[in-house]
Amino acid sequence: MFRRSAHTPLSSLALLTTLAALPTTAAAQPVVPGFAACPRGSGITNGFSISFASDGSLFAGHEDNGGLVLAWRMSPGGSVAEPFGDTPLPDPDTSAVDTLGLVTGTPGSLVIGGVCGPGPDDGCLWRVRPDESTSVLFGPSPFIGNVLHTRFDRTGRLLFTSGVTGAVKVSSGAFPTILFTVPGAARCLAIDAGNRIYTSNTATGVISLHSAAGAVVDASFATGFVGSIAVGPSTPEWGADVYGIETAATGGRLIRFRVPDGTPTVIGTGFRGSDLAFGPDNALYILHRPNPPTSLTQVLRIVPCRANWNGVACVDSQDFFDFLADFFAGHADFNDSGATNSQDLFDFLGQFFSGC
Ligand SMILES: [Ca+2]
Ligand SMILES: [Ca+2]
Ligand SMILES: [Ca+2]
Repeated sequence: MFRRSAHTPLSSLALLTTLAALPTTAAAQPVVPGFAACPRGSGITNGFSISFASDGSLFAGHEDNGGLVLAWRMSPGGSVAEPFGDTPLPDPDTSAVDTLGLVTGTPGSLVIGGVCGPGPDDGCLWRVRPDESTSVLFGPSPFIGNVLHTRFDRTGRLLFTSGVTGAVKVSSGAFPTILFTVPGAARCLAIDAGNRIYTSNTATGVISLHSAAGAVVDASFATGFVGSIAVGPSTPEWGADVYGIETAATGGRLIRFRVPDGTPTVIGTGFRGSDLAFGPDNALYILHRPNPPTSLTQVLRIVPCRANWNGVACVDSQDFFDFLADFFAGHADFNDSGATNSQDLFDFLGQFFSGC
């Protein structure tokens, strides 16, 4: 909705035409002050987990218990997602890319995990090669279980959680073994540049930290969090802190946990997030379900962005009009100079039109 119209100095027809062409926001938008949360690509339904190949291809596990389906692949930079693989699978919830090929034998293969039967706890890990040929890697086995999260470390090992247990399992190519066990129910894994392993926990709400060998480093890095986690890419914006996303049921927050003390800072609210991962572009990507109970799943790309003036979702025309309202009210010190003047307007417009 336009808050101001034709009597502002900048409201040329060309500007308004440009603004009208920008995407509009829908309901159920997250709020991320200082950042933008912009939809990336489209076409994913029932997304459960997210991971990236080194070329920027995005993969999403496909939670569709009861039917045979394929995981999702989105092209680098965003596209309409397409099913990936030549064989529909019973429960392809999790996805991670075997960049080195240590576990799958084929670098760049996607590893998918989930329940494959016949028993309710018999799980499988599958391999989908880059040519989409699909085969069982491990299982069916109750030891594999209902796989919840999969991640590779820098040495090429596959780590995963499954079922309602505290076990974190590992494979370097052979059938998996237990690397370590935490109290409660390990949900999600996040691995730092030194191959240390953070786990989140649906039973205890504790994030723990273990060494690559599985020894306890910090049994309670942070508490009060149930959701999925990822480690920042060590850039100035993100550091190597731990980022957590909650579902609507557990609070809907995007939280930054400072390393090494675990101090939490809420970055955003209003998420319905099932997983998150940093892409090769060092942006943070979240799987977000905007309109439950529909299966539509958005990929939201999160980056620092002051042009998202109202803090809501992505940058759109409302940010422009909200900025103008604040500008004419004298509190739009965009460049932190201590005063609001025309330079703030030019600086804002520069970012607004260059995008985030
Ligand atoms: Ca499952
Ligand atoms: Ca906005
Ligand atoms: Ca200023």
